[in-house]
Formats: sequence, C-alpha cells, structure tokens
Amino acid sequence: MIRLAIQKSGRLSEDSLNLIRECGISFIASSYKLKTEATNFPLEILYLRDDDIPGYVQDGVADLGIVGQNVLVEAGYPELELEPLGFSKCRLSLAVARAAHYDSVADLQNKNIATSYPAILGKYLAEHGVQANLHTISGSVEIAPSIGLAEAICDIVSSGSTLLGNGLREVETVFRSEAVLIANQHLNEEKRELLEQLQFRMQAVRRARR
Ligand code: PRT
Ligand code: ZN
Repeated sequence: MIRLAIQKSGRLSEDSLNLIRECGISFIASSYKLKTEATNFPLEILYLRDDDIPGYVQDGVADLGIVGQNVLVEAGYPELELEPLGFSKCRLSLAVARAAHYDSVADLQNKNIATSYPAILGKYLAEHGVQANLHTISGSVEIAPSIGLAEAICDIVSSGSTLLGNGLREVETVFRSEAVLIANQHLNEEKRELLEQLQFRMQAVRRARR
C-alpha cells in the first residue's frame, strides 16, 4: 500500500482527484473524510492542507504528494519533486501600486514588501542585490499597499484580475509554478514499484491529454 497526500479542498483538489481517476484508480471521495482507500489499486489517499503536504512527505507520513511548486520550494524541499503535472499553473509576482514609480527591482531597495513567500522572495531579492523589509502575512496580501503596510507585494497571480481589482500593477515574475508529484526519498522496494506503476499511468494520461 502506498499513501498519496492531496489537497483537501482548494485549487488543486479537483484536478488531483481527476488525475488519479484518469489513471484508472477507483475510490469513493467524500468531503468529510480525511482518507480513502482505492478499490482497485493499493493506494490510500490522504486529504490535507496544501501547506502540510511537503513536510508530511519529507517525514514519510505520506509516501507521495501532489502540491504546487510554490508551496514545495517555499517549504524548503525542492528535492522531493519527481515530475510536473501540467495543472494549477500560476506565477509568483511582485506588484506595486498602479501609480507608483517603478523601473526595475532596484527600486524596491529598503522598501516594505508583504508576502506569504518570504523564502522564495528573499532568495530572488538577494540574487538581484536588493535589500528589503519582508512582512510575512498568510492571506489577503493584495490589500497591504492600500492599508499602508507595504509599498509592494509578492503573491500568486494567474489571471491578474485580483491585482487589477486592488489597484496594483504586476512588475516582476519571481517564480513560475505548477502542480508537481513529490515523493519521500526513502521508499522501500515495494513502494518504489507501486510509484513506478503510478508514474507510468500519469505519464500516459498526460500524453493522451495533449
Ligand atoms: O486550504 P489550503 O491551505 O489547502 O489552500 P490554500 O488556500 O493555501 O491554496 P489554494 O487552494 O488557494 O491554492 C493552491 C495552489 O494553487 C497554490 O499554492 C498555487 O500553486 C495554485 N494556484 C493557481 C493558485 C492560483 N492559481 C491563484 N490564482 N493559488 C492562488 N491563487 C490566488 C492568488 O493568490 C490571488 O489572490 O488567487 C487569487 C486570484 O488570482 P487571479 O490572478 O486569477 O486574480
Ligand atoms: Zn495553503
């Protein structure tokens, strides 16, 4: 039996469940249960908050996981990634007030930046030789400039309409992300065999979708 952690409810959930189903694996999903066993493959599915998935896979509580690269890299476990899955594509971007002066990332020197991704952003700024004050907040990052908390933000963007609606302008792409399959690095022989079968099916599903 191999254990796969997926997001319980959110932007990754539906596509994660669909991918497992398209791999020919049957199970009864229920919104109030925390785990399910597949009926025709030795797989147990755990439903977790996405932020908890990298740590649980690193610790071996789950063998496999499906999570956004943004969350995986921010958690500090990029080495767990096996392969991209082609959904939940988005980018982590810097944005400033629409009317603010901005030529380059150097303009953020000594500025206050609100983000939920201090590790990824900190690395990006360091690579660009910029020192800024990062304010880590866990949600509603987009309102930070309008309430005077920060001059800039760094948050996930897909269509861009949330930025627009909050009077913000996207100025830099810091990181590109999509959902990825991750695995614990110390799986036993039996689990490695099951993982191989799963990956084989996932790759076939992706080829068929193209
Ligand atoms: O409860 P839990 O902790 O599990 O979920 P969550 O609320 O932390 O995550 P969730 O479900 O919002 O997102 C899960 C993953 O989906 C993220 O980690 C990304 O990898 C991916 N993803 C893809 C996105 C988006 N697109 C996205 N648009 N995550 C968040 N957003 C947010 C963005 O922050 C903005 O506030 O959606 C808003 C709207 O985006 P626009 O640009 O389309 O307006
Ligand atoms: Zn989350």
